[in-house]
Amino acid sequence: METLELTEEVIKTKATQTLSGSQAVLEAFVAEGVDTIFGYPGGAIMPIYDALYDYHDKLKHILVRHEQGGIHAGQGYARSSGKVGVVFATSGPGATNLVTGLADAMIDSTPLVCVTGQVFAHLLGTDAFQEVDVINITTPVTKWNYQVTDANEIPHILAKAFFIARTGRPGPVLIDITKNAQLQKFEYSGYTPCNHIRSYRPKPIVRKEYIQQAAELINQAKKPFIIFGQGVILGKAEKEFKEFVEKSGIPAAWTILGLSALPTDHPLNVGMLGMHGNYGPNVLTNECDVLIAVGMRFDDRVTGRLDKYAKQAKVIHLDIDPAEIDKNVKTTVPVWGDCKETLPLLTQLVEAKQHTDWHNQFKAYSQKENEVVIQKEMHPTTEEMTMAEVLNVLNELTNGDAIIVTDVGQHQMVACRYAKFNQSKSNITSGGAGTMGFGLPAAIGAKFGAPERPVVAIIGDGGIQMTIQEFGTIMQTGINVKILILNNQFLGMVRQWQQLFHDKRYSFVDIESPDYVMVAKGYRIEGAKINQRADLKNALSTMLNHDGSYMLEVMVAKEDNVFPMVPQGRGVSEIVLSKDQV
Ligand SMILES: Cc1ncc(C[n+]2csc(CCOP(=O)(O)OP(=O)(O)O)c2C)c(N)n1
Repeated sequence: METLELTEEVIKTKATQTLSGSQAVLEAFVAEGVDTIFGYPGGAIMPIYDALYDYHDKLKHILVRHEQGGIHAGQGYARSSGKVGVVFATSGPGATNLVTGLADAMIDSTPLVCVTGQVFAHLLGTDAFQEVDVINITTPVTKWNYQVTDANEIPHILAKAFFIARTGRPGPVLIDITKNAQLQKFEYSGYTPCNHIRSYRPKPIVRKEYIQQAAELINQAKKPFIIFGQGVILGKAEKEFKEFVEKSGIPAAWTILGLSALPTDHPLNVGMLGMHGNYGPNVLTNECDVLIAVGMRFDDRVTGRLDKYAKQAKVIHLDIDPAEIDKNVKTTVPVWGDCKETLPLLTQLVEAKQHTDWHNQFKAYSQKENEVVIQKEMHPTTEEMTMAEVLNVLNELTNGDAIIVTDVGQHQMVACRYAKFNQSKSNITSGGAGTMGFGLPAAIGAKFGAPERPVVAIIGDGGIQMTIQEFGTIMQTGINVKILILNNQFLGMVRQWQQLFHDKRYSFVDIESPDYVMVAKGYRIEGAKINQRADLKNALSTMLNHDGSYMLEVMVAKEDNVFPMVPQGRGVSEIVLSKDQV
């Protein structure tokens, strides 16, 4: 993650002053280069908010409408900027409202530092007003958490928090600070960043013999296949990865969190893996002879049934987290390390090749998918609009320059399948947790993290209703986020499963929507609704060109399905192209 530039000056000017614990928290943020905090105040965090009053020129605070919105915004910020997202919440319900976001950030390796207020230390364990045991509640969903009861601990605990959040495999850290510690005055002797913790080794020592073995396997391979994940982005190794792919000439496919690490139209990019991924990458996973996994964790949505996954292949796994190696898929050669370091070493040793015949196999599958699925979805002959055609027009208008933030469901899969990206950190979605409600607040955070880039949130009519209150955050901050609601009048992804696997017994998936244009208007956000194909291009272009946030609702086919699909319980090569094959 980002390197920290703490000048001597920053550290010394603050030395030996008397500060409150709350001021020390904010000093730590300033020293760590934090510029934006997403948060929501309350009783147990009031001293920190009081101190914040004097830091308005150094720290921007975004008042969200719900703590879940705050943490998803922090995640969006971290993912678009490559920096640590920072979140504030009060004790009790404020803290518990962070839990979903923590779980989401944990599984998607998003660096966050969350600070929660806590009741006075002498009240801990007494069921005091708004007391919850946030440390125990959040232990499984944080990379590290810690409760501070004495202000003297604050500088070094926050330094540790930032270090842990951003290094190695990044993740969320939660620091719970009792109210007395926030108020307590103490002798502040400056902020020293943390760059070492005993027993925590974020950067593994690279073992050259494994790099050598991996290169030998790759050089002997007839059908090598690269699959890449978010590790490439988190490791800021996009350039190193591209050089590896280009020299080796090996086809490369992505997990949804790896999307945008390599431009979508790069000639060696063969598409998306997994349940709704592309046909070729899924089928050919079971035909490759060497599978090179880079910064990905063999999630079950990618592997399908494990006992039918790439059994013929020798597996090389490059990952910074040793816990991932051999976790789901047995590795032939483990390359434990930061891929920014390991990839160039590997690139040096691999022979330059083209693998033309092997690439042609991907092309053949791609042609078939194009005929059977893609063309029909992108250029439908039916009256109803499809999500894919919306994405197709959006691509035309954004030229792959926008950050696309999605919620969860069919629209997410369609957006990931069809959106074009020409730069990294452009696809922000809830991958491992699949958290509905993520899209809108994450898009707000993404815009704060990358203010110079256009941000488009693509959200279903279910997910938007989960965090729609964040329209208020947009209103108050005046931020420019485009919100595209793809309304199929159903909880579409669940409906698809009910249709395909539960004999079309539609059970509680029919969802009504409010008048979104009126709701947006109530929050002073301009908007429009369309249901005619003829209006699509103009409407999208109006949205993109509007000076400020804009909400566009597009009515799409009610019962369209996302294909291809690896039905649950099947192997990746049993991927189907239509519902007749399920
Ligand atoms: C918080 C949460 N609750 C429930 C689900 C289960 N779920 C996954 S997709 C989906 C339907 C989403 O519907 P919608 O937002 O309308 O998007 P669509 O699939 O129609 O594009 C549901 C309910 C979830 N992923 N997250």
